[in-house]
Amino acid sequence: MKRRDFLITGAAISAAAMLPGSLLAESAKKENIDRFPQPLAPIMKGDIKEFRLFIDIYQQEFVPAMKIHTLAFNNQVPGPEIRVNRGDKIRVIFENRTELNHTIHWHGMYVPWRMDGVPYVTQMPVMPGQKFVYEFVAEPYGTHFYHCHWGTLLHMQAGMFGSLIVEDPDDPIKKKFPYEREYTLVYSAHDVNFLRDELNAMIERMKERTYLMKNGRFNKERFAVFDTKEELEEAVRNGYQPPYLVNRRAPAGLAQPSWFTVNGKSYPSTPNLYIKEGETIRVRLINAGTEEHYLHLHGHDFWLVCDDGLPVPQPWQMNTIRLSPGKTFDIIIEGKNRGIWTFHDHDTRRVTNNGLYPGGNLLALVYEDLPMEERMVGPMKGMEMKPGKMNMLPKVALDE
Ligand SMILES: [Cu+2]
Repeated sequence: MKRRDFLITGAAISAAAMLPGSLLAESAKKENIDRFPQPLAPIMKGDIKEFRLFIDIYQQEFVPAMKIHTLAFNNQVPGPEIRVNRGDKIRVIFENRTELNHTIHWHGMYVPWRMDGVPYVTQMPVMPGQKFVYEFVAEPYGTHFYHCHWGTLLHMQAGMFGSLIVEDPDDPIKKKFPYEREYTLVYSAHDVNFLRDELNAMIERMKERTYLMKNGRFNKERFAVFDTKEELEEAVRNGYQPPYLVNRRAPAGLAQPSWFTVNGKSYPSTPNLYIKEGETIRVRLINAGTEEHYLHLHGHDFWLVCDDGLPVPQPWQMNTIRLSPGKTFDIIIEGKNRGIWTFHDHDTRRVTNNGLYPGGNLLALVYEDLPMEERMVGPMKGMEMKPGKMNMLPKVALDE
């Protein structure tokens, strides 16, 4: 008797076990697709792939009944996935529809330095209502991402990030680990009180600034706006105190995230990684947030195949990986242990929603060919339970 057969025998055979050895409901699969970054279709302009990204305020639902205002590319958190081939000529027309400054930085990419998206270093910030055109050749291969580089502590956790995947028709990972399906997981962490307060304060300040400018009473020093570094230095010599001296933040005043998202969702709304017995999947992990995540997979060891997009010289196996801010990893999971398994942050502070477990960075590796009878949780010995009441493998119950 196989181990899993033994487990089934131990479970009560409920009415549902009479159903044909069931596959996952199609509706659940469809809904799950929306929990991954949606690919952005380019428009071909000659040999250039042109993408359009705008930034606007958008309400994102982390879990049912928990919505926050975000800064979202194309009304999506994360922003849409840009997926191109190595060597493609890329143009991204970025439009700022908000009242804040932004830029786009192409994290991990070999762009010309003027396209690097760092305000006051490589370009002027893209101001309200403005457009900026980024152009570069897609190099190098691998899992990368893009994010705003203005006011990053606020803007990134407010939602300004998205995956950027550079494919190679001759994919070195696919050769070693033939796979059909792959998934992108973008991690972030959010202090929603910080987000709300900062955004409100900024909007108030902008209103005031606009009013004063209109009336010719705008004071550059008061608003900490200087055209050049020399102008700032001159002001300091004349006794001006920059805001970082006056409004210094105590450590407790820095963002302290209490919401943790994967693809803009917290558990139980996080995506499932579907797999079949014998199947191999590739998972792209991107940390666009401020926290370290110690991602642990139950019941399997996975292969680490790419580090910051670059194929590692020799893939090796592990079951927990430290995903630091700004890092990307690609892992390969082999479907060798049928079941429903969690893949979660082992810093257990981050599998919570506003401090309550379970939540946050918790998702499930789901064998979609798992027969229905194996999904049931049977009654315990001596306990009276009606079938259907306790068949609450929570992730599945929420899906179906
Ligand atoms: Cu921004």
